[in-house]
Amino acid sequence: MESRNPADTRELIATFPRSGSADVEQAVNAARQAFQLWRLVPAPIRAEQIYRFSELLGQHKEELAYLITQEMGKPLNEARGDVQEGIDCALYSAGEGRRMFGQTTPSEMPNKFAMTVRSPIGVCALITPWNFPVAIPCWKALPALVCGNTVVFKPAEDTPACATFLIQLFQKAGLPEGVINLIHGLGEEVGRELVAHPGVDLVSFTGSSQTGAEVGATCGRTHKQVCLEMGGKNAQIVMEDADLELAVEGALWGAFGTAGQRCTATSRLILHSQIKEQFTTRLVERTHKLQLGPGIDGRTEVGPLVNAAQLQRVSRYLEVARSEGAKVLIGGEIASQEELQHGYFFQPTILDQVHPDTRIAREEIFGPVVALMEVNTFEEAIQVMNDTPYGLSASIYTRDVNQAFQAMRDIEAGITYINGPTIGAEVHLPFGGVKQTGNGHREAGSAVLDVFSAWKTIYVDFSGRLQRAQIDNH
Ligand code: UN1
Repeated sequence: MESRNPADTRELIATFPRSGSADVEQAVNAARQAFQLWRLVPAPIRAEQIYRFSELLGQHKEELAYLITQEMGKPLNEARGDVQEGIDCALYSAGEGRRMFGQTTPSEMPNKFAMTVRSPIGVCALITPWNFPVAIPCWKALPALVCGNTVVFKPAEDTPACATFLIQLFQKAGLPEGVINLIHGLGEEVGRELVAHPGVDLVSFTGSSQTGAEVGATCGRTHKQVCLEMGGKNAQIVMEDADLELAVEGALWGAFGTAGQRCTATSRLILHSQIKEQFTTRLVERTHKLQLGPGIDGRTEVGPLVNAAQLQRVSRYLEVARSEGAKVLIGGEIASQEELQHGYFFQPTILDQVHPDTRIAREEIFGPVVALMEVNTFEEAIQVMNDTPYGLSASIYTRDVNQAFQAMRDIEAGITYINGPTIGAEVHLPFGGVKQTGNGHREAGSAVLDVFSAWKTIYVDFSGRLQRAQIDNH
């Protein structure tokens, strides 16, 4: 299979195998075998390999950032951020190797000791998207590894070269053979087989809600642990007392950063009627000035979409928006510049008069498209914010501390920003969503340890006699 540059599809980045059943079998078997050794390596020693990996990521940051930009299109400074998020995650996960705390607690019996320890789960299948080809695999693989699991990694077919690069760094870091294994190819072929494979104990998936539902169903049937991170329809509220300049900057970055291809992207702006006009005028002005182009060009602020299917999807959503009565304030089309014709460029787009009941207000677009909605009160703003099946990230711009705290309490989202955009999660805090965004798990932070390890409760009776809980002491 081929990986091509989405900014100029004439440029071939890599060819890679369309793996099949035999590869899945081999990878899972290798991971199963390696698990028996890796689980017994002390966690602080496992962590040392992850530290080495962090150093290697740092040494290759620039090279890898270029590869990200070439392979999936995001501007170079964002690609550097993607690698940095991987480094941050490596440092944090490695630190966990010397913590991984459990609990000790008194037993209700004399001469009996009670404690909890974390034990690894086994072989983890990691299925990752293309929008953060370094950060997201790191979020999953590094905590999985430090907890003592082994990994079969299936990256998105749009970013195979980034995945291969990562695996080479793991090898250089000295991970024993079989501890991490890479499978290329198509989700509907090897991805599906991997999820169903009886040798896999846990699946961690980030991607579309549709695929996530299928992954969850298979894992339910086959009794696997499963962690799902899926869609978002994230909103930024701007209240009448907000710092408008700041709110405009936040909206631009949240909506058009990574060309809107983040699960945390701002796709709705909920604007108080008193500031809507003023805010919108400034936002449109700033959007006009955004530099659309190849990510490799230092001036570029918005890069291409990742592939032809995404470009079609965003174009189709624009047809839907128009048919639903939304007004296109700016953008709305595939880029017309001559020099962008070999890539998948879509103009940054602002839609006005979007009704909360319409598809454009409810469905995830995953492109540089933001919908404006007007509200008259704080209560209405929160109601519109929560009127979505998703619940990943949210933001409110206000100077009113009472409203800020009410928003923190009442917004239905896994992540809430006050006076900041909906994007910008840091690796030492939990990441994930409520409602249809996820299945209750969190990545990142120490919460991720609950995904990649199982609590084992241990009782040690040193009384030398049978002690019956709930009976002998009462
Ligand atoms: C994603 O979009 O899938 O908060 C991850 C952010 C990034 C991670 C996004 N740190 O936008």
